[in-house]
Amino acid sequence: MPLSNLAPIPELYVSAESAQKLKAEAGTLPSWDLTPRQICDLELLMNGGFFPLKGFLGQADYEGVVSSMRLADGTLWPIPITLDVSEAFAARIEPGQDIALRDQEGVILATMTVTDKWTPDKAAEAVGVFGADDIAHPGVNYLRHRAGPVYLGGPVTGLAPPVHYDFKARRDTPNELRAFFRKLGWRRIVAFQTRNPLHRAHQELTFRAAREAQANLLIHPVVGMTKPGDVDHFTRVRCYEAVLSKYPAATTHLSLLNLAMRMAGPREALWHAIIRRNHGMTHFIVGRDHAGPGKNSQGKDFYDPYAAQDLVARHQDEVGIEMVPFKQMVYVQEKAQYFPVDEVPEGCTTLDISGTELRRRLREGLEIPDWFSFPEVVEELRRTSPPRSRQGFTVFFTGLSGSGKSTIANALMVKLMEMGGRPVTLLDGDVVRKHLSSELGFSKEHRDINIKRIGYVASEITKNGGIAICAPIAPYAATRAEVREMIEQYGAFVEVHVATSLEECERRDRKGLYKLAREGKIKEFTGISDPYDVPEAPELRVDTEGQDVDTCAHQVLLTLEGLGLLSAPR
Ligand code: PPS
Repeated sequence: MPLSNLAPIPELYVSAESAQKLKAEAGTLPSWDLTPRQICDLELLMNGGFFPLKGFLGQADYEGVVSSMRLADGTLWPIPITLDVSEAFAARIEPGQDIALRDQEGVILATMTVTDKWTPDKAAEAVGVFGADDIAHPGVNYLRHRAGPVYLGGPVTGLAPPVHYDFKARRDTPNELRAFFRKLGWRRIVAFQTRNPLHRAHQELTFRAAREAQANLLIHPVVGMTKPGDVDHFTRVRCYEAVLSKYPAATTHLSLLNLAMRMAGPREALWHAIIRRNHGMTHFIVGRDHAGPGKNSQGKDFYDPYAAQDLVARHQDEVGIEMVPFKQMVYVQEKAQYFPVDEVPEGCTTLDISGTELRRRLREGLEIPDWFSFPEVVEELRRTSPPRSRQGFTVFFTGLSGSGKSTIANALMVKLMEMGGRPVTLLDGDVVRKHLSSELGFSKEHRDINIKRIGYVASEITKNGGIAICAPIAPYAATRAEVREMIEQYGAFVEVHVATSLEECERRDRKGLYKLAREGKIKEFTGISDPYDVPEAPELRVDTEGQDVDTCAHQVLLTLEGLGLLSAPR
């Protein structure tokens, strides 16, 4: 393995003067507002992280990459880097035309000369790149549900790098890293890629890898986009900084990589190796299930856990980087030390805590043993993921008009306020319609907008550790499911169906609306002339017929307690 060639790698940026001139001219070009993932891709295209790519892939390169991991000229490239756009935008663009690529605030980062425009076969892309057209795979889910239907390809002219306001000093371009290694005289550098906080097993693995490769160590975590549900990068970087002091400073460096991962397993590992070569590294660690997406919709692993190592091994000479393969690390109790799973001394007891188990312990405020992680890392994780009893949550009442949602919601609010600890906000149907949705009526479209607004406010309250109690009719199951998804990113979503029958609601007719609805004086009235989808599996169904309000509200409290949302902090 040759020593690292640390000469600068070609970038796609033009000089500052040219950039200024081009920016002024690009103001009149059709412009595309880049998605967060496209911004990550563009940054690495422009700074040489994706060398030898000169822009977003054209159709021939794309097809070669999907089918055989090669660009049209034969260069190895395993992941399609494509500019996916909407049909409406694509309709305005013809090959030969220049377009401006803007960040989410409208700043022009680059221009692209469009050479190709085509509608990709997404099923073929899913099977070729990810091995299956199964939306349980986050990469496929993105491709199928978020990526635009048309691809544009062509060379990119870089005008400005995307702006980052966080951890500026820890972000390095390939050339900045190359210059840093040159300055320190580092000629052998092993990279450790990660999207997780570092625990003791990772530390042992990186120590061993550096020793084996007789190399300096670059901890190179991804801070662009990782797997949905991962620990956010702000928390992770604070964790990395906390463990950095446990490494020898003279031979270890931490640098952040703004990559948007695809979780493509073996292909992704090969891509990571190419990116690390571009950043000046000579060695690359590939562990168990590298960039693995988890289980498929049949509950089976998408990839063999060591398939990534096999693929990188086959191509490492061509890439020009040496793989340092590692088996899973496990803690050996008798030796009080970590070992690769295939080197465990006979008859010894091994211990491990999976990612799922770690999340459970954090959620429930349980002990995380010292052999597993560092106290500083655990403290940082606990700050971000407090136990459920200290997280925010949403109670979402749904039911017909006059079913008693508001009354029970009010009683619940008072009970929760009596208990104290978290701020409580009531988003009652009528109140929301007065303050948030005063311009909306009761068509399907307007009801959906109304419920999504409530969901958004509740998700913000939940995110910030409060309790949101919502009490709209929310008649459509699909919209309720969307709101659940929005909120469950941040805390629990507890759906309570107030199951008062239509006959009873109509008999009570507190506001006299049912009468008007029957007379046709109110159109699209839920239950009379508009549908109500009965929730199939709410966390709780309450029956208000024959039970007083206090009892109903108490049932909700018991449900919350059962879900661990109210128990006293440990
Ligand atoms: S929705 O479907 O969730 O957006 O409805 P919501 O915002 O909860 O409705 C609040 C109150 O509007 C009154 N109202 C109607 N309800 C249903 N259908 C029609 N057409 C309608 N027109 C007015 C009704 O009193 C709802 O109040 P609640 O508190 O549910 O009785």
